[in-house]
Amino acid sequence: MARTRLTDSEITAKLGEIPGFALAKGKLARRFEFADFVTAFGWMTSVALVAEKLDHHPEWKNVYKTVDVELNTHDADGVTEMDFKLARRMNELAANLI
Ligand code: H2B
Repeated sequence: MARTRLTDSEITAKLGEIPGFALAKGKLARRFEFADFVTAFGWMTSVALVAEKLDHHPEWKNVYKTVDVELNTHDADGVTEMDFKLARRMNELAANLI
């Protein structure tokens, strides 16, 4: 199941699928740094559309051109395949921006 909680060793084994992300405090975490605020916010907008489609939403904080992301699944109280899916999409959408 996509929203079944993964173990720490399962998460560690899959981190290679999402370069830049690490397991921190039980969440998938990555800092994205863009050229400027508009690029950062544009990326967040494109991610927001994906998140809504997946019905899976990030925790994130934007300061100027930096976005700190933390992904987990509230319903499962842990990291699931849905978090990996959103992380992969985030990396894809950032790839031509950073
Ligand atoms: N996003 C995240 N990150 N975790 C969830 O458990 C979650 C979500 N649940 N988005 C969804 C919405 C849930 O509230 C709806 C009802 O499916």
